This record gives sequence, structure tokens and C-alpha cells, in this order.
Amino acid sequence: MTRFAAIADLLKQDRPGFSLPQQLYVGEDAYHFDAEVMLKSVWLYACTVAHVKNPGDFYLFELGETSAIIVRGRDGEVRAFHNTCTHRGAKLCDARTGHVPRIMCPYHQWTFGLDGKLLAARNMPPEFEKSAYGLRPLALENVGGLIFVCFAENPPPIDRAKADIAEQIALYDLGRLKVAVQDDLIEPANWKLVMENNRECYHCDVSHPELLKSLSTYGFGKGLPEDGEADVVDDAKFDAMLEEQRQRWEELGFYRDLVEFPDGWWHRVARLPLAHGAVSQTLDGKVASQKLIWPHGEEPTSLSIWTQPNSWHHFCCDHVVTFSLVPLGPDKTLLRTSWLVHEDAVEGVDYDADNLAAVWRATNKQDSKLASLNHAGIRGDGYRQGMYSVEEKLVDAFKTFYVERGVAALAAQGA
Ligand code: 3BY
Ligand code: FES
Ligand code: FE
Repeated sequence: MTRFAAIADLLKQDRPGFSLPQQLYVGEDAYHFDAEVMLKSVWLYACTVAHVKNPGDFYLFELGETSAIIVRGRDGEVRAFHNTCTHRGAKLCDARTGHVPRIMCPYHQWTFGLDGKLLAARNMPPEFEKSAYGLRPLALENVGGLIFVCFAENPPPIDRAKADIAEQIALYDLGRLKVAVQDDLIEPANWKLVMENNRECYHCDVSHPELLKSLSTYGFGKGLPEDGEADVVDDAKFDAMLEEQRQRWEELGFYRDLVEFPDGWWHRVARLPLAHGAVSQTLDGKVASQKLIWPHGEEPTSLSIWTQPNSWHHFCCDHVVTFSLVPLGPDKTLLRTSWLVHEDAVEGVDYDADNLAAVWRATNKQDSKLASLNHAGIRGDGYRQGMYSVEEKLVDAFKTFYVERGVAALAAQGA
């Protein structure tokens, strides 16, 4: 009987097209399973290259009790290491981000290079081999500037996702951007409910007035709102408009077909028209930063990427907004949102930080409330697995990914 035998039973109760059994959302064991087993078996989105822009910049990515240091080396490479000293195990970095010339343990000052090599350890016996005590590396992939890490010894393949994502975001050149604003929002809901909420716009009309000024809900089962019209237009009209847009994108050389969670993979990549003629995801639809990051001028479309199981990203012509999520407890989730602008953009001159963040700051708050209500309702005796609408097929895709990877991770553990 493994520690998570009860979880295995719950995973078996999954029904295609329906939400999960209660205890997978609210149970203490499910949280431990997610943080210690399931999420450690897959690639997780941590940050962008702009979060560790210069050699010596580091960024912590933490899941449960495990902490990773993501650090840029002198050679420009971004690497990840366990945030645990190879002497007696002290946590090396406590600060969430920072800049260091090398990594020095606060306990007995063992000192490591930015490439993880042990450089100095005082008074060790003669047989001690420094080369055997470098920091323990973690799998890291730089996907066109988006940094993914995996806590597994044998990470799943990532090549298809790299090909689909890296090529499409190359034009936005994340290496030239800087993090202008970063918000940490702790949501009182299970992380899977925060993710499910992100994967549908069934709730958008009523809850997201700010977001709907620019976001097209097409791709979530609805048409594109047009100026002065109601939010939903018929599919044929939308498809014709999309076709016209696509021809223009193709001529500019940046159109690729929608990539929608290809079999066995975990990413969705979509260029979508913005609504109401907006050129950025802002309150007034205008650019938030005057220094564009996109080579073709103001652009009424955005490129969006959603990855299982913990991220989504929107690329506009003037800024990028990127979201990384980790569970902190059964009913506690950290959503970190970062807004990136051109590295030369000057705050107060080229952009106003509050204006840049306004749409998604409001949207995150609204979604947090919805996810917490979702969690609260599921906790009660009245909850039964509920049927997803046709506008929630991407919720089902997330949930199915969770169940399949959960089952596989349990099987691998038993082996
Ligand atoms: O745009 C997003 O990332 C998600 C998808 C639909 C609703 N939403 C806010
Ligand atoms: Fe790090 Fe001793 S635990 S130097
Ligand atoms: Fe929402």
C-alpha cells in the first residue's frame, strides 16, 4: 500500500467531460500528492530570461519543500540548482531574487561558482574532493526565453514544445526585455481550480469588464466582439474576419496554425485578434509602453501561450505578461504575474507601471474571488462532479492532463 493509494482511487473516479472528485480539489493528501509527486514529474514554467538578465542574477522557484535557484552564469547560460548546500544542507539563498558574484552558503561559507562548481571549502580533510561537491543541478530548458524547470531525474520530452513556442515568440526577443512590474497574488483556492478558471472564458462576460476591452474570447468557444456590438458574433462572420487577418499575418511572415495541446503534449500557442481594435491588453486599448517590442509597429493581435500545468502568457506589441503558478497548500495558490517591457523603456516616460498592469491586476483579483468561491463550494457535502460546457474544453484538457500525468507519476513511483 503506497502512501498515495487513496489518491490512485480518486484518480480512477475521473469522468471525461466532468470536474474532479471533491477530495482531489480540497484534500490535504491531494495537495501533498500534487506538490511531491505529480508536479515533480512534469515541466513547470518558472520565469523568463529577463528575470535573470545579467550574470549573477538569481531567481528562486519553490515547490513544496523544494527550492530551486535559477541563475545566469558568466558564460550567459541560465542554469538551475537545488537550493541546498552540499556541505550539511543549509538553504543557500533565502532572498527571492538578487544578484551575487558567486553563491556563498550562509552557514560555513562554502562557496560555489555561478556554474555550480564548489570553489572554496575551508579545513576539509585531505581525501575531500571538491569536484564531487558541486551544487546538484536540476533540469532546465530555455524555451525561446521562457524558463521551464523539472524536478524529475528523467524529465519528459520537451522538444516539440520548444519547436512550437520558441519559433513563434522569437520576434518578441525576451532577452531584450526587462521586468517592469511583478505581482504576487496568494489565492485562497486549490491550484487546480485557479488553472481551470484560466482555461475558460465561460465566466468572462460577467466578471471581466477590463479584460474584455481587448481580449477576444474566440478560441474559448465564442466569437470576436466588435465595436459597439454585443460580445458574441456568429462563427461564420468571425471566421471570415480571422481568415482576412491571417492573410496579413502570413504576408508579414508570422502566421502559424493554432497549436492546441498536440497529443501527449502540454502547450497551446495561438495568435488571436484583439477585440475592439485594441493594440494592447490595456484599459484604453492603446499601447502601455511607447517602446514597442515587436518589429512591425502597432499590432491589433496578440500571441498567447498556455502550458500545462502551471502557466499562461500574452505577447502584445508593446509588452508581455506572463503568469506562473505554484500550490502553497490545499487551498492556497501563489500566482506570480510579471509584466515585461522593452529594456530601454523608462518608467514615467515611456510607460506608467499601474497602467501597464491594470487589466490583468483587475482580472487576477476577479479570478481569485471566483476560484475561492469554487473551492468553498466544492468543500461542502453538496458537491458532485460537474459537467463542463462546450466553452470549457480547455478545462477538460487541463484536467485530463492532470489525471493522466498523476496516474503515470504514481505508476512510476510504484515501480
Ligand atoms: O486569457 C487567458 O489567459 C484566460 C483564457 C480565457 C480567460 N482568461 C482570462
Ligand atoms: Fe553550507 Fe555548511 S551547510 S557551508
Ligand atoms: Fe477569468
